[in-house]
Amino acid sequence: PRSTPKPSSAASDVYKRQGNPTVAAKVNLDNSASGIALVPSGASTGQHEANEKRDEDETRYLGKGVLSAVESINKEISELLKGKDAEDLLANDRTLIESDGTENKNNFGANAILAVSMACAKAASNSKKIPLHKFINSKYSEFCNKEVVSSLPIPMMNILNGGAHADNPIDFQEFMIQPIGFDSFQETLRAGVEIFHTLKNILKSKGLSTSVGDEGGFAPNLKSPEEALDLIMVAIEKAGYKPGDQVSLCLDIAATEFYSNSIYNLEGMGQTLNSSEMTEYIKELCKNYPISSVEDGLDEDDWTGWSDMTKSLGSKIQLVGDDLFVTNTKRIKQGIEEGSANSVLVKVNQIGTLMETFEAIETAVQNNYTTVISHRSGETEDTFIADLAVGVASGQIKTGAPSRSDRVAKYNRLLMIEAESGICIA
Ligand code: 2PG
Ligand code: MG
Repeated sequence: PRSTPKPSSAASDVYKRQGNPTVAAKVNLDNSASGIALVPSGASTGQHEANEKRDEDETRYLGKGVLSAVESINKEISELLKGKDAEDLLANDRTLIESDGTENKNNFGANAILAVSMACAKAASNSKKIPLHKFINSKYSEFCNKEVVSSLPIPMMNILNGGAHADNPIDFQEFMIQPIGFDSFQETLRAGVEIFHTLKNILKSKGLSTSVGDEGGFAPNLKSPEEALDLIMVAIEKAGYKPGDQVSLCLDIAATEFYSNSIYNLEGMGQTLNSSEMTEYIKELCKNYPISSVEDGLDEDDWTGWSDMTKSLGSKIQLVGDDLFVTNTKRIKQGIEEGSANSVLVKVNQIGTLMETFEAIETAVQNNYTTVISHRSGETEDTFIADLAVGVASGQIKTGAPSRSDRVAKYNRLLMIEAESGICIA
């Protein structure tokens, strides 16, 4: 029996949603099973993220080529993994981390390492003839040293885009709805989809644009977060749902994007706020709207602000650290020590391997922080994060509006998992 599959990798540059190149890797096993994975990338990246290796050759893709990352895979990484058992995901990831040898994966590039880490997981699940989420669940359980029960995540659907994801003046990046009062993923998604279409009709009737931003949400020309939230509230009610009880509102403020010299510059609103004024503003919004979750309400290095905000708001709502934590266990531990946030946004490419992603999730869970598995604004058709959310039982996923195939593919994958597996929604 071929109990020890032998991977060899092949990689190439492919395209992500914005038409920029990204890395794809294929891992072939000696029992002819294989796995292909594509790496996502962000627009509003945190400065503490692992290094996404780009060629910086301005004559090719305006500097965004990934030939050097692809070369790392085809040369060093494939040599390192040849003959290894693809099922030994944790050990293989450790080998890649150690061989890269840098804190930020500057050597091979986090995009190169992640492509292979994910492709190995897919190859191993194909080899074992089990669904990817099940393989991930077994490896995550092995990592945690206990049996983790898989669940389907509740989506946070980004139906109105601003900030770095749209060309409108809205300062906040993401206005999301989270359908919370439903028994199945299918019904949860249905509520989100109906609200999305109702919002479209409302925007149309007001003569506002219905073209969409990076994550498939509408990007109308509005000035303030309140205008956006008011429209979404109307959409929820018009679609026949109860705001708060059945559908709550979530924000990704992405405040790092408009912070400099200790000032939050809300250009669209024509206001500048300091850290505590920013927290007061968020508090005010939470009083006036059924907001259950706020991501990156403050800058990625405003640690004092984060612990103050968590003291005043953390018992009432979910405070998610994205740029703050960058899926990095060291930063998550600092946050736990300082009482910053109570939730971790999990993006595989911020850290670069599945093993370290598990470590970040496990650290969060052990310390009663919730986790949200997340896409990037620059996504591909790869649906890996849907299986990841199920396998690690994160309970929540953020993967955009039900529009554009790169977002819809993840929802379709989750529908498929629900139909096939009998796994319940969190
Ligand atoms: C975020 C993400 C995804 P980006 O800020 O949470 O929504 O955006 O991938 O551009 O960092
Ligand atoms: Mg974010």
